[in-house]
Amino acid sequence: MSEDGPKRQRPNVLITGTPGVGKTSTASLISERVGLEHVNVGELIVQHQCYEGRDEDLETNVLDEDKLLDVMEVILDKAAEDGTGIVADFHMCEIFPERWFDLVLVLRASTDVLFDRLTKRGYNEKKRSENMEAEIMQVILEEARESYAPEIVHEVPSNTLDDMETNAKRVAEWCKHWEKNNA
Ligand code: DAT
Repeated sequence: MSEDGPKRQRPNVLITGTPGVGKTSTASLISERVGLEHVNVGELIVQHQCYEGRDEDLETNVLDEDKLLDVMEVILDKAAEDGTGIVADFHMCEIFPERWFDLVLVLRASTDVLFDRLTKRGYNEKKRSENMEAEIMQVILEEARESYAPEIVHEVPSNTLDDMETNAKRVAEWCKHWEKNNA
């Protein structure tokens, strides 16, 4: 998003957290409720092949951050031009320019809940335990706090469907408030 572009009419929200905490489900619900465009960053990476190689040890593709940011910038610019905002979900939050987001929600799940979700997802023991440790040590929360203004970063529980409802409602209310203040 160009810095000298028009002011956003609707906010951009980032949903982040450890894999399995419920980012995609929550972002999708928020998109439905609030009418923000859902940007599933994981899907974008696959669609646009934002890779710069392969890490054979970790058995994963290495993310080409510059390419991803270029792809996302086009989407964000278009959304702003159309007078809409986006709700993006991704487990990394520190790679984006700070100015892109007006609200950063860090979803948290309890150890037993996350264990079950990652097991269902078919993660092997190593991958599951790495992610569990990251959640327990609140790695993503700390990254979010280091990357964005503290007042826009909110840590919320994401264990139950009630939690998801509450989170979507809170974001809907927050958006209304933001739009009033930024009209
Ligand atoms: P993420 O995008 O963070 O990897 P997801 O949205 O794919 O997570 O959710 C992982 C699984 O957990 C999926 O089967 C939906 C379920 N789930 C997510 N959030 C939940 C919640 N708050 N309550 C109950 N189930 C939830």
